[in-house]
Amino acid sequence: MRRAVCPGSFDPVTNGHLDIIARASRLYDVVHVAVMINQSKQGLFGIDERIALIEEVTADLGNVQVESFHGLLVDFCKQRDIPAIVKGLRAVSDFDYELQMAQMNIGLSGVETLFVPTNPAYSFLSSSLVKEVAQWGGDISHLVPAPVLEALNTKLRQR
Ligand code: COD
Repeated sequence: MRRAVCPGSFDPVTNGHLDIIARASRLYDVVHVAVMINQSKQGLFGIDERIALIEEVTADLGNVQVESFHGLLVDFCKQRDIPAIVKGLRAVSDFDYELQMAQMNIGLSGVETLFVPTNPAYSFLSSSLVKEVAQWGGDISHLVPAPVLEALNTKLRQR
C-alpha cells in the first residue's frame, strides 16, 4: 500500500486544500488527512467539526482517511508507516518555511515531503482569508465546498 499524509489545520477545509487532497488521492493508495490539534490556538471550528467536514467533502474520493494528531507530524507518520507528506505550494512565500519543515522532517525520520503546485484558481486562498471575508458578508461560495459554506454561515450567525 502506498500511503501519504496531507497535514494541516483545516479551520475550515477550503477548495485549495481539497484540490491537493484529491490530487494526492490519485497518486497514492491511501491518503491520510491529519488535522493538527493546536492547544495554544482556539480555532473557529472544533477538531471534530473539521474532521466531519473533511470526511464529508472527500467521501467521493474513496481512499481518504481523516484523523487528528498532536505532537510531531513525523511521529504520526511513523505510527502508521507513512513515508510521504504531500503539501501544496501557493507561492514563493510558502516555500521558505515549507523547505525548512521538509528538511527538518526528513532529518528527524526519513519521511519525504512532496510539493504539489497549487491550482492557480486557489493560489491566494487560505482558511484565515475565507473566515475574514465570510465574517464581513463577502461571497466565498466559489472558494469552499458547499457543506463548509453552510457550516461557516451557521457558525458566524451563532457568534
Ligand atoms: N492551495 C494549495 N495548497 C494549500 C492551499 C491552497 N490554497 N491552502 C493550504 N494548502 C496546503 C498547504 O500544503 C498547507 O501546508 C496545508 O494545505 C495545510 O494548510 P493549513 O493552513 O490548513 O494548515 P497549517 O499551515 O496551519 O498546517 C501546518 C502543519 C500542521 C502542517 C505544520 O505546522 C505541522 O506539520 N505541524 C505538526 C508539528 C510538527 O511536526 N512540527 C515540526 C515541523 S518541522
